[in-house]
Amino acid sequence: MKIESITLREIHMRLKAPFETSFGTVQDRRILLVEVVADGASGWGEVTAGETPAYNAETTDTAWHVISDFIAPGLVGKSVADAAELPGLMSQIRGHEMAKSGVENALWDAEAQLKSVSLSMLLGGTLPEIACGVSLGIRENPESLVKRVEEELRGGYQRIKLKIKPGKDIEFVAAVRKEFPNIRLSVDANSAYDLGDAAHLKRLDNFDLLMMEQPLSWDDIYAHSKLQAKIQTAICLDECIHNTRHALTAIELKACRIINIKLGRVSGHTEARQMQQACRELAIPVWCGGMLESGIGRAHNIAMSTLPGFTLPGDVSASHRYWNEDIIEPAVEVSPQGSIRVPKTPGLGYAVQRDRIEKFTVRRQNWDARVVAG
Ligand code: OSB
Ligand code: MG
Repeated sequence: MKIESITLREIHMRLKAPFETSFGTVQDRRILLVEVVADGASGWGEVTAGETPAYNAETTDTAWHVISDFIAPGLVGKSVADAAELPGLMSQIRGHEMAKSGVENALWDAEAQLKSVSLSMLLGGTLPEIACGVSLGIRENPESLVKRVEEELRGGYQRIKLKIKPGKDIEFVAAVRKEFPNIRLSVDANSAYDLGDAAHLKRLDNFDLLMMEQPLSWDDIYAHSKLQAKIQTAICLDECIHNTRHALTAIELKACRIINIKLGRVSGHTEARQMQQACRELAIPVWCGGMLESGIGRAHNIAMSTLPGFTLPGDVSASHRYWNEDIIEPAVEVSPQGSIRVPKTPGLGYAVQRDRIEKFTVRRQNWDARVVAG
């Protein structure tokens, strides 16, 4: 495949409602989209960095900088056998996984189209449908959270994840568990606690949680191993895990019993696939996390979630929970049983809506092999 052109766009999309986590609140998303044209096929990827460096070190603007100054100029005009070669071509760039992922995943979409297979099939996915959960932002009080949970359960979702932070944790979890004694329930702290909170976090053992996601520092696997030894609830790592080596380290240190795989955080499909394989061999369940993606990132998440290691419901849910108007057709829909049927058509399996993307675009840059060569 010859990489003929790369187009980087920033689009602005407003979430239907503000989403609050322990690190802040977001409603106005600044999303980067990458379009890669290879052998005439146009593939799309999404950069899942946030607007601020509060979840991880990357932001919309650092990703723009790294893609436009380092990744795109080096790739355009190059020929590769397949998209799995891209990590090797970007390996001199340290970190910036979300920037790399947006570019690599776009080429995966193009490759699937050129081979006339669905992205799921190209990746080696085996599931015809994927199990869906939801991630619920922090609310002002337990009553309004319980009401939200009730609505999502009515939509069929198979697992409810509650965002927590100090002062908005035990009471909220207790209220939801009391109302719904049998649901699959988990919490996500986004690094809001430290080891000194171990006794407090241990109180969450009383609520039969499926997992506690990333309670401690975003870059401290060792601290999680100390905490996991003190609590019964399974720890799931999110922020700490950027590649398969990190996953293997965390598993060996018994820092977690479950891993959340996010395409952006692990730098793309190639690394994500390797990580789920390594976890599967060690009997560590994985699931697909979300980053409030547009339909393009969501479609990539769906394809990844069909790999055999993804045995727990993910944070991949219906487009309409986020957006009034998504940028793919059809919008992602969830069945009354809480699953998404995986498209079988070539590539992402959803039609990218260029007119809507155009309408939402605030800046764009293009690299074209012919222009570079000339
Ligand atoms: O930690 O999983 C997280 C959103 C933004 C940043 C981090 C996280 C999240 C979510 C939302 O939990 C998942 C989604 O619905 O896309
Ligand atoms: Mg998380």
